[in-house]
Amino acid sequence: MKKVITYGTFDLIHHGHINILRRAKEYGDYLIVGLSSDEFNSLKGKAAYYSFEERKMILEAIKYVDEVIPEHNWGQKADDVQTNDIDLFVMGSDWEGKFDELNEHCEVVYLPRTEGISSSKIKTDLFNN
Ligand code: C2G
Repeated sequence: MKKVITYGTFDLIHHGHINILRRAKEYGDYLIVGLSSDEFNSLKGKAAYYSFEERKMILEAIKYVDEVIPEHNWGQKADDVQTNDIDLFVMGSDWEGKFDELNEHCEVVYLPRTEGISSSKIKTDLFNN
């Protein structure tokens, strides 16, 4: 079984998120999402609209997602990859090159980001209308 992992906040789920999850799953048989905790989001300078539990429930309802684990810090990825026997790490191209050190443990792939959508754009557009 080929196992894939990806990470993110996945707040206000939109088609950009679905695009990365769909493509990540196409590379393997089992997709794990490392979902940023509310505390880690604060460290990332992001305030998610939905709580970790709400974002987790929503992700678990997406057919491409097989498992959701918490992302507590920047440094846990190598351990997650080894503990979960991951073959492939996938992130959107806005992270290009940032996680290449994981090449020691698994394949690393960056996929083109979906242009024109983001959780912050949704918030801005809603606020201005
Ligand atoms: N993404 C995308 N296209 C968009 C928006 C997001 O492909 N229009 C991708 C991002 O590149 C990322 C994933 O969707 O791979 C999740 O994005 P976010 O929820 O914004 O997560 P981020 O803040 O990038 O946190 O340790 C990694 C971090 O947790 C990633």
